Amino acid sequence: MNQPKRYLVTSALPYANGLKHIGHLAGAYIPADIYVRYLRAQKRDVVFVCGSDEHGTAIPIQAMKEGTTPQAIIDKYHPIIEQNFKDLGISFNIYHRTSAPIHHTTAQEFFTVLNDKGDLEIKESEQYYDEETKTFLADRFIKGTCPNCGNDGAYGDQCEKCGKSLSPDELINPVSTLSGKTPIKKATKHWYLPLNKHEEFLREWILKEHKDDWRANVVGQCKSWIDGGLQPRAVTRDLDWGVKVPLQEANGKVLYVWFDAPIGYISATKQWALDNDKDWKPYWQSSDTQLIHFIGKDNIVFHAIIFPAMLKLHGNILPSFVTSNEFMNLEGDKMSTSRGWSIEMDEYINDWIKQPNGGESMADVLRYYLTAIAPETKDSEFTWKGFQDANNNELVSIFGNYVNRTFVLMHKLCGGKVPAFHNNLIDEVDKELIESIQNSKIKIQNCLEEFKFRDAQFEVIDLARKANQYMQKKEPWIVAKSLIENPENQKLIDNCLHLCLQLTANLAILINPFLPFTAKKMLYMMKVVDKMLDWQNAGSVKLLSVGYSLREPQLLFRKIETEEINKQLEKLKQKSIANNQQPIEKKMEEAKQPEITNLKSEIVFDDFAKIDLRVGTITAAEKVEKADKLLKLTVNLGFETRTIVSGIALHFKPEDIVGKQVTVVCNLAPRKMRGIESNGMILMAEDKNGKLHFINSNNKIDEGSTVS
Ligand code: B3M
Ligand code: ZN
Repeated sequence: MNQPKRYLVTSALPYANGLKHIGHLAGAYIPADIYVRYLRAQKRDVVFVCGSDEHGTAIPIQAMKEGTTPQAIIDKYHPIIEQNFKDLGISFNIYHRTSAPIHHTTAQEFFTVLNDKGDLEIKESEQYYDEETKTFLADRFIKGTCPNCGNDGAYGDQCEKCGKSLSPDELINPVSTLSGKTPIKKATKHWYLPLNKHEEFLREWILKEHKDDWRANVVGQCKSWIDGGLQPRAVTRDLDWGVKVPLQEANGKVLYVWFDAPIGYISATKQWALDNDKDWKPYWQSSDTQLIHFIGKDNIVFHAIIFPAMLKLHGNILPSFVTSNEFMNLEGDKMSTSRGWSIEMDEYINDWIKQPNGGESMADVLRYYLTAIAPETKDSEFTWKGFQDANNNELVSIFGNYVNRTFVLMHKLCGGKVPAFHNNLIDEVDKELIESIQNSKIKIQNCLEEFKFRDAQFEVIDLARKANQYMQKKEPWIVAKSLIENPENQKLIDNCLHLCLQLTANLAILINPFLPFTAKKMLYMMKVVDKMLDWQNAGSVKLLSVGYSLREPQLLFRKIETEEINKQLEKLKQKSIANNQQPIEKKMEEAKQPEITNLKSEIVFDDFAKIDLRVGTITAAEKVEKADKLLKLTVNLGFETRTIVSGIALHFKPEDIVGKQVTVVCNLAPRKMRGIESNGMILMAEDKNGKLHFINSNNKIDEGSTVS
């Protein structure tokens, strides 16, 4: 393929509804930033855009939680997120926001073009409506029981417990989270993007054209969507927060957030062009532009199927690459801000960067570790111990140590200046090192062009490892001891340190896309200008001129102590405990309380007689791993002992219920929960405060006794 003339790189627009965690950072921001910094070092024309996604129900929901307005929410979080990215070295050309007027007009124009061309369909459908608040209910405003796993807090678009995507119609016992009432169905009109009409094009474009050059996870997800049959998707919503649908007849409706958010990439490009006196159009309309999206795994369908269909209809270029990572877990569990099981970017910055012993290099440490464990092809795991090891064993011991030794020795043995290189004295070991530098450059470059950031970074460290070995073989500090009887040996020392310094300059260029703050520090030590970091300089061993005096070394990385790591582990634990008793959850539960008085319909005695109720005693209880609400109980029923999984972990400590007598539904069909087969159900009463009580007799009775 010809080299593209320009690149437009995008990172997913984070919702401005709260702090973002390092899992987000690892997925869509660090890889994009590495790529962009590499392209810039290659002197290619690249614009890197991002911004806050300020629409959708996520924002008003957060406003409800914080007791404020949606506008106040975005005004609070947008600047924090923007600053967090800056502190971590994410070098967007623009960090925009979708509440900006230029975005609203861009999104409206986009809609109008499609609508005027007849590319959208209007359909009337029955949607849930809350009579009390007089509003149609967006999917997120409806809660109910998940048909898949039985979780009674599933949302109208997804069950967060089992991860299944849902439509509100699938929820059992739907309730409005606004009023707590059962919603009714009411007719409403919406505009749809008939994806079914574009199936052939999408099949051809993704499953044939990009079958080999896109990552398997992206192609795989698209395939299952396409094979499952594409459906028309509503692009409007009944909501009062968002971009107004630009039609008289659509009063009270806004564009669906997933329609307007990706257009945010276009409006951000427009704003960047305005600010920099550039033309935005070639970036979205010229076929010699490469459009590359970096996104999270749960955004694949929007970027690889829906947005491309929109772009094609609108007459824009299509993305040439959509890259998404798998998930990054944290200390054995899924990362989640709402459950407190996460490390927020803001938190990391405060704990590590803005500390007396911190500084920008700690931003690089995080960038380094997140890239080293990037879940490019399968899920990976962040552990604080792994973070410490990566820092201490790789950045400190290999990279930092090499650079430091080179500078210390150069000051000690070569008068603080770049020593001469005596060509006649070059040996095999030198030649091997020079070759390694050139090979590393090519390998790193190839990896980066193929979006293999983890491998690329590994190669940089590997070069530093080789450099350490080189120095170890040459031992200039030993040679120095022979100088009195053999002054000619100074030339050997010069050659070694000359090459070591040239290699240091190479390391600065090669590490720059990954660890920009470190590269900058190295430039300072070498007293050279930014231009030295141009990619084309890599591979050369003539970067630093002979006789040039260099600064004293600065420590690039500091050691991380085990106490610091333990502190973080303890903090994570506390945060998770605190977040699992969130008052908002309680509020949501309270909103559902009217249900208590909702009596079930009448049954006959035979219906009741089908249930085999018995008395049992809990003989053991333990928490179920990775499930906050579940306890695994061993229950003695007299005639046998059973395992029963019960959703009571937030109400009872395992040790407090051992020995308790309970009433058990014995003939309930077995059900698997978190891989454990549950054989029966414990009867519980829930009082109006949401507290659970066991149903049991006042007196101890024999296990296995029937209840009727
Ligand atoms: N804000 C979803 C997310 O943060 C969404 C991405 C938009 S990219 C156009 O996961
Ligand atoms: Zn579920």
